[in-house]
Amino acid sequence: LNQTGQVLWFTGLSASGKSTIAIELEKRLVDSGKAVYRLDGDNIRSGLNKDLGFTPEDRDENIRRVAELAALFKDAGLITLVSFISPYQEKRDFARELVGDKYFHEIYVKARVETCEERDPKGLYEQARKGEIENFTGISAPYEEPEDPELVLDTDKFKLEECVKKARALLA
Ligand code: GGZ
Repeated sequence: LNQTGQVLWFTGLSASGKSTIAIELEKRLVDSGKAVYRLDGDNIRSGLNKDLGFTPEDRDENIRRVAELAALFKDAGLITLVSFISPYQEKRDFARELVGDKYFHEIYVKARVETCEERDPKGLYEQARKGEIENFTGISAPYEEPEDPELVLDTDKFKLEECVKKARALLA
């Protein structure tokens, strides 16, 4: 494979836009002939990590396994797009160390919790407000903002197109 593996690690609240950006970027990279793989809740929490919930311990284990996967995919030479809330700095740092600093790009997909709550595409914020979901990030569970990310994408301000371009530029 004529490419070096890299990891783009998208972190941010539910409905911040992580997956939307990662999916669009994946399409474009594939179109330009890159070997890409995307890891997110939809393909990981439904299978490999279906034994895990949303307590702090389970999130740590979720992210630990995802970090291990990302390191393997990166070693295989893939551009690996990772999109999980990954609320704890310590675990994101663990991922960075495992993957290798020079191959790891932490992208903070930033949106105000009010914005995410307005978007609420799955109605989860509403359920969390009613107490029907416990430990909901931004409502009843913490989100630690990245201390030193390679990129901040403010989806309150930037259009999808702009976010995708900025993320892609990290790979140059
Ligand atoms: C946060 C939750 C929760 C709780 C279910 N807190 O918008 P979504 O639906 O598709 O993305 C959220 C996803 C978060 O899973 P992650 O694996 O990314 O989280 S972590 O990195 O913290 O382990 C949301 C849904 O799962 N979801 N319950 N309590 N998000």
